[in-house]
Amino acid sequence: MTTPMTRLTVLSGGMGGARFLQGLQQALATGRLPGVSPDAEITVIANTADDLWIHGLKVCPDLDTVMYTLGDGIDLDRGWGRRDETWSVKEELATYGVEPTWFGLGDRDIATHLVRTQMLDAGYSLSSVTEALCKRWDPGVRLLPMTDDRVETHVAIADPDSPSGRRVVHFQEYWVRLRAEVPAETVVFVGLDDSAPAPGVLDAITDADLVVLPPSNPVVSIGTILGVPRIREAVTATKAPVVGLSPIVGGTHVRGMAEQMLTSIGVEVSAAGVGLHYGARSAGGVLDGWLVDERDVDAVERVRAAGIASEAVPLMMTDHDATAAMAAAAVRLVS
Ligand code: FO1
Repeated sequence: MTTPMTRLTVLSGGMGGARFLQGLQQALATGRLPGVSPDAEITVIANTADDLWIHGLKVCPDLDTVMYTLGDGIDLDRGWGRRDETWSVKEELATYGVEPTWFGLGDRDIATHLVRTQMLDAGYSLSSVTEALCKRWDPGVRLLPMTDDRVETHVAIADPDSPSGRRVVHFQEYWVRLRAEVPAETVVFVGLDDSAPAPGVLDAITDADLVVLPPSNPVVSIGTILGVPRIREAVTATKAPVVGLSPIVGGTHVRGMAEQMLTSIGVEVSAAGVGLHYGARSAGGVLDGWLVDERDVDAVERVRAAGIASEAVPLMMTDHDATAAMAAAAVRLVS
């Protein structure tokens, strides 16, 4: 009997990662993770490159989505922000004609950004701020930003009025205002190369018994986390098995804009394409195992041929039970 796993580390973006984490927590609580101790600790390393400064406030969508979702404060329909939300401040700002009006900050959500911004102004790190906010929300995981340094994903899009023929917008403008309806010609990660892993991040990977890449966006969520210097190396070097779940099902993303992002970096938009993009650890990549949806069963052979264990299982996170089953399948795949 091998010793049960007690330290699980999950690299996460926003909505997809948060939903996966709910299922992982349920699987853990109901003893459905083979070889994992029921009191195992989950550490989440969250993407912070979606972050933006708006109306003088620092907004961290992926950190907040994980925190609100696991802390039971999320608005389930939107998938982001607070439930029972009101929008008086947003309406007042619009009445003043203050831009941007396309990014909505709810009144309750603004309190989070006010606490974060005043703590940052007082010299606290984003990690310390996140720890403080989680004292209230109690998400049941250790939530770490990938870095305490400022990193922002910006997207270059075609702009006929510009001499270069292009214009660069913040990721949130690309996603929220433009609805990712125009091609992302280039994605740039401002500050990423100069960023350092936040305190505890490298240890959470090195000391883990299992590392999971949930079905978050492989380019602007998981990709950015792996892009923080030394994080990718920690993942390739950890003694823990590393298992991922495909965000692409049946040739397209379930939600979000993975298709546009993968296309912009020339990666095939398929379950196999993303798995091979992450690569086998035996070949310098980050994966030991890669779960694909049953609709993509024909991807399994290709992924295995690349040196990555693979199975086809249901990957639609329709409810916590379905997601818990995915989490169990991921653990089984690399145990
Ligand atoms: N998404 C939208 O589609 N419209 C919004 O107005 C919006 C506001 C917003 C405010 C705070 C926050 O934490 C998230 C917000 N999001 C909004 C979602 C956000 O774009 C996504 O959570 C991620 O950044 C994409 O994964």
